[in-house]
Amino acid sequence: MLDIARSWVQQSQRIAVLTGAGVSAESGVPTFRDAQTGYWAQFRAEEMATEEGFRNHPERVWKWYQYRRDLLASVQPNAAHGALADFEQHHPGRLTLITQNVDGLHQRAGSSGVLCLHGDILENRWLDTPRACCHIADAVKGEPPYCDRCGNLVRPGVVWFGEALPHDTFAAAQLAVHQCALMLVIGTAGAVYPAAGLARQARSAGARVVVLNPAPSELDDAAHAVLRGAAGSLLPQLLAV
Ligand code: BV8
Repeated sequence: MLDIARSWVQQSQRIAVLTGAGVSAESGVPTFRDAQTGYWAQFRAEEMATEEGFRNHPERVWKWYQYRRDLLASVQPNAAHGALADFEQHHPGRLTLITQNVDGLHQRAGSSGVLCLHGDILENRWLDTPRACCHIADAVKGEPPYCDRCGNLVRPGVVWFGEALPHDTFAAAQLAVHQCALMLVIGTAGAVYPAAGLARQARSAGARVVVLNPAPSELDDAAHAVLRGAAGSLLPQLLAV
């Protein structure tokens, strides 16, 4: 199956790639599916990655993001990120990389023009933008930082559950999946929408779809081929330039 998928890569002038947390697993970044560990084991990621969760427990949610940010400072991109960046450099304009991840590892591996559907965990923004009365850099240190004039809180610049994806980014992702000849769906359980819907949109638009995942995913039935294995070992073979 890998050889067949490799021939599809070689035949396809336009390739769309959707990655999920699994592509960073071999860098040591816990996936959303992985049970939370240690202190965080008592909380559900889905509840903390929400505006309501943050408003109800700003310090807890802020510390969870700081914990994840600190973890990211100590990890490196892995061979999966590298294979995608290398392919893009050797075949300019052929590959559009769409990611659900907020860890920035694709960018650190050298990928450019990454469509980050769920934002960037290293970004901050005001919780209540309409009333923001000062620059985020002027926020008073705290957990979370805050504005000492209007009381606004600083929040991570990610897309929480219940929040709309950045319009232009998602539109660009939809365009890419409608124009591609091949879509690679790598390291995602395929449970989070609207991101997961891109695979079926690609298939409906006539693209071949390949899922790469060591475990069954909700997108396996949308695939023409499923590659069972880890992204860090299979992607360098699949995309070898
Ligand atoms: C929206 C940022 C509307 C935050 C994230 C019912 C049905 C359908 C949809 C919904 C529904 N109820 C609610 C919704 C909508 C909801 C949703 O999809 N909920 C799910 C839980 C059902 N979606 C939303 O809320 C989205 N917004 O719909 O807005 C709207 C419109 C207009 C106006 C207002 C509102 C927003 C969703 C974005 C949420 N934010 N991240 C943060 O990170 O803190 S999503 C978050 O979950 C992560 O970003 C991550 O991407 C995602 C988890 O998915 P995966 O990436 O797949 O990761 P997971 O851990 O699940 O799986 C890992 C996979 O890797 C596994 O399959 C594993 O086998 C594999 N793997 C492991 N090791 C490897 C590997 N693969 C390869 N190699 C390996 N080595």
